[in-house]
Amino acid sequence: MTTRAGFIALIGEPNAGKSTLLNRMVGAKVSIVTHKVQTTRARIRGVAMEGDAQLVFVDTPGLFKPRRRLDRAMVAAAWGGAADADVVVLMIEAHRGITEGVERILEGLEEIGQGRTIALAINKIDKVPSEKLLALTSDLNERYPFAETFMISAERGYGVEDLRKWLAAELPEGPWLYPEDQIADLPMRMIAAEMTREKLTLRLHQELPYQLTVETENWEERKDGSAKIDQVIYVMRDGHKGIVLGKRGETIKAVSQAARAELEEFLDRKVHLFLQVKVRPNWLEESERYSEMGLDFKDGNA
Ligand SMILES: Nc1nc2c(ncn2[C@@H]2O[C@H](COP(=O)(O)OP(=O)(O)OP(=O)(O)O)[C@@H](O)[C@H]2O)c(=O)[nH]1
Ligand SMILES: [Mg+2]
Repeated sequence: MTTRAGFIALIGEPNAGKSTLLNRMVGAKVSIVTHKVQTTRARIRGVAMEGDAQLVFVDTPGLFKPRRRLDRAMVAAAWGGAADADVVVLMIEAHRGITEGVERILEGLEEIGQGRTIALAINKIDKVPSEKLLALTSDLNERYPFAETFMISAERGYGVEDLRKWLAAELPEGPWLYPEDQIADLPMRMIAAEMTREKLTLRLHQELPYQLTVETENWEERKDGSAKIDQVIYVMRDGHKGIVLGKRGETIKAVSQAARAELEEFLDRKVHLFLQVKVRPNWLEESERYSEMGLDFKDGNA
């Protein structure tokens, strides 16, 4: 049997649907998804099988014009993911087309594209009439010589099978990189922290989701088969702490319940989740916070 294996980086603007596609390819929710931009902060690997090929998908943070140290580290992680991959899939939102952000990414591709297979996936085709897609496809292919173009809906699953089959054939021959039954390469404590961050992002408004981070501080396996998980939510100001807690603790309670339910489903066992909110005005400048997220602190420099 000839096996194939390799890394496939999903890149694109924030909100393009990269994490949605990764989850669909893997068949489980390993990367968090929200309707807000800049949800994913680090590289997240998910593993999918297609025949004799093992496809290691690398979900990356969205590419945007960075302002803060965290933004810069995120964008560096995304380009780094593309540079390390065997195949890169650029995801574009069908209804938004070629935005300024997309133009910038196309320029970046010129640099990392040398000798690498780059495919185009026009996502969210459920949102636009098919006539529009043809024009967008030819516009994009005029700007960059994509190896192939796919029209997909990551959310509904349209076109995803074709994309997976094509990607499998593009990967180099070689032994599998992970055990056949492994679906993610991310510490469980980090997946758990991400689940809580997703629920916070969905509930909190404006800038607040971008000014907090979640870390799993302690994970205890109990004799009865359940897990006790302690997490800390770092916020930047006292006022933020009050908002995260909510009136009579209602917000944090709802977040905790939603995150726990998802964790229990993922782990298939009972979970006791304890959340604590700590004010840490300078967490965005602390290297430890970055290593916990799986980001390079130094990339935030410059
Ligand atoms: N209508 C539609 N919505 C989609 C599709 N794919 C993803 N979405 C939605 O688009 C939003 C963003 O999806 P994500 O997967 O979080 O996007 P992302 O590219 O990972 O975003 P960042 O992590 O912020 O870079 C979510 O609300 C998804 O449900 C699709 O095919 N059709
Ligand atoms: Mg994402």
